Amino acid sequence: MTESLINTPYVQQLIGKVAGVEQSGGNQRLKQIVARLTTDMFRIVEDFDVTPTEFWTAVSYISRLGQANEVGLLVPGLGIEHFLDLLMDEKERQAGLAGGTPRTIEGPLYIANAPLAKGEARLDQDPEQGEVLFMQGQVKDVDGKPIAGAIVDVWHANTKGGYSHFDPSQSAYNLRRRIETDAEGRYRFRSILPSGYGCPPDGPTQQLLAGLGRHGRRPAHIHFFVEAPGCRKLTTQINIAGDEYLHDDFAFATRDGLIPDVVRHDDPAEIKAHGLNEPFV
Ligand code: MBD
Ligand code: FE
Repeated sequence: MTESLINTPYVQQLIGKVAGVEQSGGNQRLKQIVARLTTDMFRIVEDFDVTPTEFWTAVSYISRLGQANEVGLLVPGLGIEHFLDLLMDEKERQAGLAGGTPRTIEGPLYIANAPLAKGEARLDQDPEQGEVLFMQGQVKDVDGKPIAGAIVDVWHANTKGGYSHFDPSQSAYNLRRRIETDAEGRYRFRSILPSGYGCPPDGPTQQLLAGLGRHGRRPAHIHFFVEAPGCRKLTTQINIAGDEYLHDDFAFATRDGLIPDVVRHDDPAEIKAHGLNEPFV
C-alpha cells in the first residue's frame, strides 16, 4: 500500500489554496467546509482509484441533475434531509425541548403564499374525481395549551401523485392552502385523498436510484408547516395508512406518530354532512 498523496505537503497546500485559507477576504466557515469537502473528494478519488472516465461521468451527472431541477429531489433520496431531522431532534432533546408532533422532512415541492383561510378550507379546486378526504385537528403548544391564530400550511399531491406548480395539468395552488386556527386552535379541511409520489422515471434521480437497485417511490402523504408567534416552526407530514410504500419511503420520512387512522364513510349523505361542499371559487 502506497502512502496517501493527500498527506503530502504539496496537496495539503493545494487544499488550502482551493479553500482560500490564506486569503483575508471571504467567510471563515465556508473556507473550513470547502477545505473539508475538497479533502473528502480527493480521498474518494484516491481510495476508489476513480478513473478519468468515471470522474467525467459524475461531472456530467451533476450537471444533468441541476438542469432537470432535481437536486432537491436527490437530497431526500440520499437520506440527508432525514438525517437533519435526527440532528434537530437530538438538539431539542438535549435542550429539554422534546415533545409534540414529530417533525419530518419538507421535500422539494413546497410553494409559499398559498391562499389563506380562517378555520377551515377546501383544498381541491380542479375538477378531479378522488376519494373525499376530511382532516381536522387542534394546534397546541408543548404544554397542551391550544393556540389560536396559528397558521397550518398544508400541501399534497393529487390522485396521480402530482403537485400543482410542478405538474402543468393542475391549476395554481391546487391542493395547497394556509389555514388560520380558530379561537380553540382548531383547523379543518376538505380535500381529495392523495396518491403516492414517484420520481420522474427518466430523470437523473431515478437513474441513480436504479443504479443502487432502489425505487423512487413515496407513500401517500400530506405535508404541513405549523407556525405561531413565539413558537418553533414545525415541519411535518402525515402518511396514509395502508399504502404499500408506507414503510419503504425512498425519502425516509415515515415516522411513528405520523400515521393517523383513516376512517372511511360510504354514505354520500354522511360525507355531505361534513360540510365544505361548495367548490372552490
Ligand atoms: C415528494 O412529494 C416529497 O414529499 C419528497 C420529500 C420528495 C419527493 C416528492
Ligand atoms: Fe410530498
